[in-house]
Amino acid sequence: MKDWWKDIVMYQIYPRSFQDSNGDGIGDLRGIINRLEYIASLGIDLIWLSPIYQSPNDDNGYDISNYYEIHPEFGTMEDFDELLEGIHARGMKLIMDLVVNHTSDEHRWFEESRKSKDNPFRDYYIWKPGVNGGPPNNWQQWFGGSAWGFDQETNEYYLHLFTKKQPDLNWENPKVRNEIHTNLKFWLDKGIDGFRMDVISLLSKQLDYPNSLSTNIHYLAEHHYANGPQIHEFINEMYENIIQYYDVMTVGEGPGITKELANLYIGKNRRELNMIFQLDHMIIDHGEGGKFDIVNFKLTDLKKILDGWEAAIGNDGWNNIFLDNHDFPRMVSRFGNDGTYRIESAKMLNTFLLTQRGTPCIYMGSEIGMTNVAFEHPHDYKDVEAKNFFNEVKSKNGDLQIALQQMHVQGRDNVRVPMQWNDSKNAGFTDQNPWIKVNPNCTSINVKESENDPDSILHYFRKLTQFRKDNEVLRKGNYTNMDPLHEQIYSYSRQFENQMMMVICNFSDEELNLPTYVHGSYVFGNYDDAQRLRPWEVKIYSVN
Ligand code: TEU
Ligand code: CA
Repeated sequence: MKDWWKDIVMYQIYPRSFQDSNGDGIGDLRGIINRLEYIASLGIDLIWLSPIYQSPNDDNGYDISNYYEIHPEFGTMEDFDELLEGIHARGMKLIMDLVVNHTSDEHRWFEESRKSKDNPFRDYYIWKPGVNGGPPNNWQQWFGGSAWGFDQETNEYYLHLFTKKQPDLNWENPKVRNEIHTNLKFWLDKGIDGFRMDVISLLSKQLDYPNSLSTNIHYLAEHHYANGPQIHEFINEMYENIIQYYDVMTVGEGPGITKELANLYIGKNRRELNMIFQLDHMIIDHGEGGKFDIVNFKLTDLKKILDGWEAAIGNDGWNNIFLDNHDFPRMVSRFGNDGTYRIESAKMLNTFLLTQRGTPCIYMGSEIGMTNVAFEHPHDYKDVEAKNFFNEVKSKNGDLQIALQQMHVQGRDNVRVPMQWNDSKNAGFTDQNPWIKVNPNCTSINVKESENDPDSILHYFRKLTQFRKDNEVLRKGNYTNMDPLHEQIYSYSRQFENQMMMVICNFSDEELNLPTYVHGSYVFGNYDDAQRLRPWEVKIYSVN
């Protein structure tokens, strides 16, 4: 069916933390296979699997050393084939994570490239001589520090927008592009249903590598790293050479892509991508000093961003709606209330995601309202970004207690603690020591407890995915914000042919009056049809 990806609900699995099956404390493919009945029971249509390729795990698999092999920690290619078959047998689809802006420094290409300036693989990467005894310019990498790694062997610097173990590929080199095209075909010929394309907006670099006026990472992304001179040529070439021959979906992660540029990537006739994960709302509380320089935001700030993207994309492209993933804090902690109103706000936020216009992407555990974690010690944190941050604080004799509090709010490990299956020691994730501690609240927040509670987020989630399937207006309808200036209520209508629905979300701890513009018959919600709007309540009305 044409554009099937507009109708679906996506579910992201971070395989390292989903289910361990062989007692090494690390999630694996067999673990996912063993949970396929559960996943299918959610009513989701497509799984996005974070990377499972060979990797030294400097960035937990986003640093790939072999694009054709499954990491032994996750299992074998036979396990992968069985997983894909099991997903398809249950009427679901699978997309893989394509990480081709950079490789691991343990990829054979880089091991060759760094050997000498005339090595055949030298210009698979971006090498520059130093300037005045230092890096070629002042660009910074995402996880702190210079974006240039010095290599003694050839006395030159190589670009790495992420860790120094993630050297950027040189996409100006047609041999690199051809290598990637071949790998795309390999995975598509195995029958996968598409790709989530990691930092796809960064592939084309500004060839003069100028110094930047600001070393703020989002400034650097928007002014120097993203949307480079050949970015559309490179993405279109993947489409023309490979993607167009398969009935698949591509969604690109787009750091630095502004809403004004969105349809250059996803417009109907662009022959590039189907959708992008835009990150503007994900950096809503990042101050000048970056993500750990936390600033407050209002609901109208969120509305401005999301409504701005919806308007900019319009009917030419197609939006992707998400409020968290493996890089950003749990949505119930960041946009809801993970204390008194955890259950109500988790139900409301899941409903928000499945009633906005666009394809929703749910992060594993959102269906049971999993929350951020507050580890007591820096050494409990495993993410390279966290380790770099704590080291930076220590090097400046900063306050580690404050740094821990910042990590509790913004750390990526918040969403990488093990999936919470039951109230046993390691939440049913593993019967050995998990690679990262579980969230202690797994004793009360877990799948088993949720299955036994008819009012749980889990049972609500299943009804919600069915409700969305049953109502075309929620999948195809136009979108109108009905109360753009309200600081607590996020309400909007969806219209399709002669159908119209109103969605009223209370993003606050307060009980409010129902707005006077609300009318029609109450058809769905997380409380009941009383004429009030309780804390974190969502109410859906059918207007005709
Ligand atoms: O993320 C790119 C990206 O923009 C994120 O780095 C995000 O801005 C950052 O994590 C916020 O702290 C992709 C992957 O999703 C991420 O897991 C990888 O670490 C990164 O690329 C490098 O591959
Ligand atoms: Ca395992």
